[in-house]
Amino acid sequence: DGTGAPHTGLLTKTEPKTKKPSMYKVLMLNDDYTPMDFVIHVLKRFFRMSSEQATQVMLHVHQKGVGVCGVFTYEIAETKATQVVDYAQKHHHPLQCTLEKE
Ligand code: TYC
Repeated sequence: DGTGAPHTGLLTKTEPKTKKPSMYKVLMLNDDYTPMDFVIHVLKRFFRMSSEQATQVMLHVHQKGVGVCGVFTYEIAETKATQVVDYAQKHHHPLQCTLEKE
């Protein structure tokens, strides 16, 4: 390599080794049974949305079939999705969430 030094087979890396974490969307799915008011309540409770924001997202999901609740690292996204589905089940609603890697 022109340095005259014996090379050890190891590469010297001077850049920072930290990596940005992969991000995951929490998606909410439409269904025919969960009341609109309950979906708005869930978006406010678990995703800290305002009433106006929650209403917009709920209507988007109702009309398009799916919508984004937020984008998080994997562990946070998985926890939010599980909390929403468990909370909906407790209230006998079939509301579902899934994750999508960005
Ligand atoms: N489609 C439901 C209704 O008409 C409302 C709804 C919206 C359900 C969004 C789920 O993720 C959802 N009551």
